[in-house]
Amino acid sequence: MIDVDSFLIKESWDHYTQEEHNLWKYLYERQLTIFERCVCDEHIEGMKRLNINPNHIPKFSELSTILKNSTGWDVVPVPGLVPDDIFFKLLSERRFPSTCFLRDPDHIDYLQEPDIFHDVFGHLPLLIQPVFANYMEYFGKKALEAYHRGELARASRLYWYTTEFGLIKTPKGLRTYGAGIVSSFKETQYCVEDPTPIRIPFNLERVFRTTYRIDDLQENYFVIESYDELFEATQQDHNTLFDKLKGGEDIPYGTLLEGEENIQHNRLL
Ligand code: HBI
Ligand code: FE
Repeated sequence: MIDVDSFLIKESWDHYTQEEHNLWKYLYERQLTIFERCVCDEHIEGMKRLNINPNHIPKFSELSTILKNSTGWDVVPVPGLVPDDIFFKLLSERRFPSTCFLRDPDHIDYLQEPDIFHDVFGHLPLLIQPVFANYMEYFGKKALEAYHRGELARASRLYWYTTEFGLIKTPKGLRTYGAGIVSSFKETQYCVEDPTPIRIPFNLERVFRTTYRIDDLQENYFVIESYDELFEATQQDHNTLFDKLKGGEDIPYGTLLEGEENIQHNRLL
């Protein structure tokens, strides 16, 4: 039995300083200036419904109450990265682990570890959308299974290329729904408006085979048509795919295979 609860901490909201609330406001307002052009409507709507606002760092208890009443998700405070199996187990139970600390004012743009801005501003808004909420629970279950089969790398790639760095087609053009992007000022614009990166239609097997980088802007993204499509495209026997791919070569990030579509970026008017 894994004791996930031993990895959780207590939220101490009263300990945030005024400087931290001010930094939250700065990060929040800077993102809002590019949101309409780059971020999906569902994310914007989720922020409104969760009352995530610039005035102060949100309280987990308030976020949890709203989430529980809508899709049944809960937000649980953690001190930082938790072990992979604990992380997946929490997701499979509809509990989203969120860090509590806010980034250092001297490093506001580039972080490899999650902070509360990434977790709350980036991840939580989509968990109020029923289909995405179901997808995340399903992912947790599948990833936990994959972990125990020695397929952690493939589970991490699926998480990376959807929940963290996913793009979606919308009537207004490409938009992002990935938390790693939505919490980054630079990548939010880059992923939908810069001609440089490759944008490939989502395909589960392709994602399982593709490596990713954690040290810079992504060189490729995967594009879904809708959250329903994402949910349906991942509803297959992952173990059969793992067996099929066993021993095969990975595809390095930034590679467009022959015959693959490279979806156009949004052109600026
Ligand atoms: N822990 N708090 C936290 N947040 C994450 O995003 C996270 C984690 N532990 C493991 C983990 N992610 C990885 O397994 C993902 O790449 C799947
Ligand atoms: Fe994240």
